Amino acid sequence: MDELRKRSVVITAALPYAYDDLHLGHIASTHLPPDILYRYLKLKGIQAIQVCASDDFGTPILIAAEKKGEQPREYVARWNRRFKEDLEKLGIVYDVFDRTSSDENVQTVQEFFTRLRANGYIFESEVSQFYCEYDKKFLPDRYVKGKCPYCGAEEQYSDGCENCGRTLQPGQVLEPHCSICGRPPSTRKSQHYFFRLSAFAGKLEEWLKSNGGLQADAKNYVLNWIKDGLQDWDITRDISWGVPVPLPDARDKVFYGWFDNHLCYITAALKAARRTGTAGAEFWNDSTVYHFIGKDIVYHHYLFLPGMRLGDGRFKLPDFIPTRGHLLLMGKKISRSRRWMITVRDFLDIFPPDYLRFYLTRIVPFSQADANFDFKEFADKINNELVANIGNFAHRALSFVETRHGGVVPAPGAAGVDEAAILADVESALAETGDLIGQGHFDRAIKRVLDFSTKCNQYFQRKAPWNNPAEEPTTVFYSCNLVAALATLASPFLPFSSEELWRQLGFDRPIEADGWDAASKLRVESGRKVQARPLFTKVEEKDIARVNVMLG
Ligand code: B3M
Ligand code: ZN
Repeated sequence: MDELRKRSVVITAALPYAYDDLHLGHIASTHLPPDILYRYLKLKGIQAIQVCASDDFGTPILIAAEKKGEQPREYVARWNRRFKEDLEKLGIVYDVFDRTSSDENVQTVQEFFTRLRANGYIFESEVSQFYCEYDKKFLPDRYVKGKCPYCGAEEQYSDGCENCGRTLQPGQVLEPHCSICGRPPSTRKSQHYFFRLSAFAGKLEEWLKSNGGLQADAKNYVLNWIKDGLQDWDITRDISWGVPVPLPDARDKVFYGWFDNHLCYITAALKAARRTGTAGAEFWNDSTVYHFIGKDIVYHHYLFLPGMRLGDGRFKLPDFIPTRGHLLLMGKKISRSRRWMITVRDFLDIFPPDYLRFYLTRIVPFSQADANFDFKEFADKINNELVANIGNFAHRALSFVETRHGGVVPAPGAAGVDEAAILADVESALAETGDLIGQGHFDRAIKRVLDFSTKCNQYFQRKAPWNNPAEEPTTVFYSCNLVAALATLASPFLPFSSEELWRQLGFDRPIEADGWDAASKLRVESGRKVQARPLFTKVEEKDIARVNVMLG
């Protein structure tokens, strides 16, 4: 964390494809973890910006827009708005939520291409492209399905296998067929541009080995991919929807989506930085850079993205690429096609946003291990931990002020050993929770907050203010301050409930105005008017029944 204190921090979340709703899996690996870090850094007074965008280009989106009979530009604009709405409802607000199709990003992408080409990392080569005689079009990537040449999985898109995680080059997929009409395609020659990724094998290996911020598990298999040999990337496509290749003899070509999408991290971050008065590559290069991703896009982020940045030479490589596993739903893989998924929208129709934030934070580790969303366990954790622990303590303490003191915090007597002990625990909870967040272990960090809340409950129970008139005002005064500390500690994870608690404590300023470290101070003065309202309600059978209906 000392390292972080000196610089600004750029945080990016992987960009959702603009063709389907965000579901719980997106939130678990990609959007919630960075938001916890972002909120914490801001509480610590560190300049942090958080950016994301809709991933607008590529064949899947063109196919989806065609199916709807819409222009791709309007189609993606709709998704962009929808993503922002959903994320905001979860308390996830980006400084810039861009579009990969924005004018600024198109410019970044074309500049990168021009520089890579000038630096000798782009070459032209003729490729055999699948072509559907029936649909009368070139069939790149998702327009073709077939068998994976590595693991033999059937019905894989021609650009990558979901089963073994390999990315595939055009032409590699076996037994190809057109994904629109199902007929086997013919092949036609087409001139394409390639990025010489192989030229960076040595530098990438060096970077992977020397960067201590990258996860060991990911590093190891990426190093193996380098050993197997890096393929140069075909970065152009013969379709109409994409960033145009900025060359006069390439008018019908656009860039492959993975050439342009990650450049939007830079485009969006520089847009956000410009608002704060700093700009350009210096801002990027003076920042600590995090790219939060799910494990299915490791290849792109550990090899392709750094390779392009090395070839361009202006923007530093990421310091951290926190990579998390998949989220299973009731033990099964989330699947759009089989509709085995729960969208953010549907979830928020039934439960408050902090319930999702809480449970996902509890179950998703900082590793590539998969986590499982189980609704029975979800109900248990909400009821036993949020309701019975955090909610219980806050409500008990504040109700006591209401019933015994007319809602006005009493003046304390002298602090005793119990007060000294619990105040020491506030200090260690702040330090330890902060360290765990800094290390990326959000699951352990929230556990630490729960442990602190347990101690608060024990303090209140042991002091039994209902039974101990002499010490009662002291207990109540300290308890109110513990509620305030808890609101700060919980706020990166549970922003809505924390703000609600904060209002019950009668504060007008936001929690962020005080900052993280101020939570060890006694901020709730005697004489302050507080209110008690239940913070959480239990998850009941009937709520779970609604989920089951949703899942069919
Ligand atoms: N849209 C793929 C995905 O959601 C892609 C991420 C882009 S991050 C630059 O898995
Ligand atoms: Zn066809």
